Amino acid sequence: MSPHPTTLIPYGERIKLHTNPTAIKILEIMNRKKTNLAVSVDVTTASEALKVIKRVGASVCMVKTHVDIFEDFTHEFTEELVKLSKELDFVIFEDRKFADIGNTVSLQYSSGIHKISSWSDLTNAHSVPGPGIISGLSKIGKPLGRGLLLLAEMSSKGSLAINEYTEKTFKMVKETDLNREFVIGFIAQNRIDKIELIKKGEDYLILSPGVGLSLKGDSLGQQYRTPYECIFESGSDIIIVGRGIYGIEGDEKAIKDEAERYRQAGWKAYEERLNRK
Ligand code: S5P
Repeated sequence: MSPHPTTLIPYGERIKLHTNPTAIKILEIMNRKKTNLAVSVDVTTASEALKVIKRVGASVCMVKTHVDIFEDFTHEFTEELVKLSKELDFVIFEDRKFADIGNTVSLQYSSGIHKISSWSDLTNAHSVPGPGIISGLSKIGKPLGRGLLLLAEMSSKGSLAINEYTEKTFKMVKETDLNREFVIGFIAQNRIDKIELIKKGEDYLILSPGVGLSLKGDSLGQQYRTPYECIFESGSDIIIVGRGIYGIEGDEKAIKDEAERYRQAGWKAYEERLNRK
C-alpha cells in the first residue's frame, strides 16, 4: 500500500496549507524545535504540573492538560502556563473532550471556573452530538484564533469510535468547517483523513495518544504503541505521551531525559518516513 501523501510532506512545508493560527503555530514549532512530541501532564495539582512542564518544555511542541483534575486550580496557573508556553515555545492543549449540544459547549468553553478559550490554544470534542458541537465551539474559538480537534478514534480497548463512526466524523468536519478555519485535525490512531476524500492542498493534523516506549497498557483499558508504530507505520503527526514521561521513576532529571528520549524516537520515525519517498 502506498503511503498517505501527507506523510511524505515535511512539517515545515505543511505550514502554508493552513490558515488557522494555531495550526500554523504548531507546525512552526515542530519544525523549529524538531519535535513531534506532546506531553500530557495528568497530575492532580497545578504546582506539580508546572514542575513537569518546566522539565519537559524544551523537548515538546505541545503541553496537554486536564485542568479539571487539579485540586488547586486557579488562573495563576493558566497565567504561568501561558508565560511558559512563550518562553519554552509550545502550544497549550486543554483536553476537555466536549460532548454536548452547541449552546452548552460554547458556555463550557468560554465560561465557568476554567474559561478554557481564554488561555488554551487548542481543545477537542467528540463528534457524537453532531455538527452543532463544531459550530458552538467555533463561535467562541475561531475569533480568538484557537483550534479544535475532533476525536475520530480512541486508544482505549473496546472504543466505539471505529469504522463508520470514524468516517462520519471526518465527513462532518469537511461539511461543517468549510474553509477549514477552526477544525485543524483529529485525535486518532490512524491516518483517518482518507486520500480519496481530501482535495489537493488540504491538510489535517493527526494526534495519537496511547504511546509508550516500554509500557504496553494499563489495567483500565489503555493500549500503547511505540512512537515508531504511530509516526512511521500509522502516519500520525504528533505523539501524545503521559505516564510514560511524567510517571518515570527517578530524580528531576529523569523526566527531562525521558521526554528527550521520546522526542528523539518520534523525530527519528518522522525522518525515516520522509526518506521512504
Ligand atoms: O483516545 C484517547 C484520547 C486521548 S486525548 N486516548 C487517550 O489516552 N487520550 C488522553 O491521552 C488521555 O486522556 C490522557 O490524558 C492521555 C494518555 O495518557 P497516558 O498516561 O496513558 O500516556
